[in-house]
Amino acid sequence: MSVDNLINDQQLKQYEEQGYFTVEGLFTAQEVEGVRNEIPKIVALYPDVPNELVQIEPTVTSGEKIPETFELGVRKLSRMARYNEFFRNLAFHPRMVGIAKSILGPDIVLHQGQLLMKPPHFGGEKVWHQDNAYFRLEPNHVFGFWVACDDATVENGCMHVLPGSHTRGIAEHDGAGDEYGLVSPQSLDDAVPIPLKPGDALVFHGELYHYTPPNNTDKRRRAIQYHYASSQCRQTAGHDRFKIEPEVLITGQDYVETATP
Ligand SMILES: O=C(O)CCC(=O)C(=O)O
Repeated sequence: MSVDNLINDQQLKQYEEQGYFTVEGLFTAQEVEGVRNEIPKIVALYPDVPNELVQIEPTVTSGEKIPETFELGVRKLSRMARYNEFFRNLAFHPRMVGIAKSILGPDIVLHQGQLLMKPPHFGGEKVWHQDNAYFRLEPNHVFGFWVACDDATVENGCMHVLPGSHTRGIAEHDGAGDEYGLVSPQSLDDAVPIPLKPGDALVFHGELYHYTPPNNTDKRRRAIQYHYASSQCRQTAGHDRFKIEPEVLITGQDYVETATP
């Protein structure tokens, strides 16, 4: 895929009207393999890592479930670009940055990167939520790439979205930590599942309602998620329950205010 004309008119229209579109083969097989190979290197550093980097499945932490290996109990890696060169470099992926420019314009930060591990048998659901309910960015010029690193299916916990919900504003959310989600969850009957092959991506607006079911299969369902935002966005005053600062300036101008003398 060339870095020109990365999004066609139909995809842009779908993004505006429904809040998402998919891209086949955003990452090559080699790039997916690179991500898969880097994960164990970070996991091996545990517990000598910053708290935000490695998150374990709650059922594993509580002792309710015992995974075969430590890595198979990891729920997420977060904010990897801050600590790991491979994931920092990956955030500058020309095809992702090209699409980000089409959606956000010239000034872009990586707001948050995550590896969503959803391990076999142990990967719990991610409740219905809007990512910008965590970020609280104004204006809401923020969106995510969710790139499958394994076959993502309904059975092993692929993304489910509610088309058009990105136009409703931020709905009421509640819950602790990663359970923070919509107070009025959506019915799965109204959701559109997004099964993807490794390297394929879902591109979704930061205020699109989405959900992933548990992984009750014996198949892995790893995905890498990078959220890009306009560097002009700021966290809404008084909404700093999650203090998420941008990880890296990707391109264009940084609008971080500097103190005036
Ligand atoms: O389980 C997933 O892959 C989705 C997770 C998600 O939406 C999130 O953590 O914000």
